[in-house]
Amino acid sequence: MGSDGTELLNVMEENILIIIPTYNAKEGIVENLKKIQQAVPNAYILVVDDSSPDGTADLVKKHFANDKHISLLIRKGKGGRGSAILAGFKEGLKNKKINYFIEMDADLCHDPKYIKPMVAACQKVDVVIASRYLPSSKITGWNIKRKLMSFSINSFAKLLLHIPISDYTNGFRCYSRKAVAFVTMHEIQSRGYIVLSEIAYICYKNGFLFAQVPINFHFKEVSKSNLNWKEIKEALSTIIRLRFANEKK
Ligand SMILES: Nc1nc2c(ncn2[C@@H]2O[C@H](COP(=O)(O)OP(=O)(O)O)[C@@H](O)[C@H]2O)c(=O)[nH]1
Ligand SMILES: [Mg+2]
Repeated sequence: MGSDGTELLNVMEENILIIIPTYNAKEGIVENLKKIQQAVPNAYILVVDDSSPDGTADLVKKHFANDKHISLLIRKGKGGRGSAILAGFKEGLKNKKINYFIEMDADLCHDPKYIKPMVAACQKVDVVIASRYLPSSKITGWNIKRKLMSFSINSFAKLLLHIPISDYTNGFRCYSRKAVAFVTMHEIQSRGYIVLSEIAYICYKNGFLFAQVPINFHFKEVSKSNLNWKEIKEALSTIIRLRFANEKK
């Protein structure tokens, strides 16, 4: 196996769908899509845009209108990062050839070089987490406030949910088709970033296996973050709800 695990990749790139949720992501999206295409030229990409006021969707259309590997799902209004991913899952499942679903952010924090190692790992499990919190992972570019916020929500999720993963909130993952089909049949109640933890919890409680890939997470200020207090409140209440809903069973 190569150091990045890519030699294990026994999968055609045509069987991979990369879902990118976008809201006011025009600064990073074109460069990101080009980088993804360099890493996995034959994979499919679905951008799920919530009618971004900054014209993200128009920019994608302008640059990639004739690219059969890139498509765009436009939703009416800001519905939350997680709900955009769920819409992307449903769309992706319509293509029977897709066996691996990647989700990643638009703003260049998630390096496409990890896509192949993640898919390689996903051949043996159902959910692969690109983790910022493994011993060999690295986070650069975040200020102390942002580090503290991520660390606190992760610690809270860990304390209550006990899933064997080190990163509950990084939106860079690979799922098997089986896991995606299962998740879309569940009623996911959260809408925003914390859908990531809700999906992980549902998969864990239903016996799906997890693996983790350490990553270097590099934050570049290409666009304004969509993270706000409403998202943080939803994150905390969702973690508590998941824990207590489970206790009742
Ligand atoms: N479709 C959609 N995408 C969103 C929404 N909120 C955030 N995103 C996207 O989710 C990803 C992560 O959001 P970002 O603002 O970078 O959050 P941060 O990295 O936590 O600061 C980016 O690709 C955003 O464009 C939303 O309501 N709808
Ligand atoms: Mg971001």
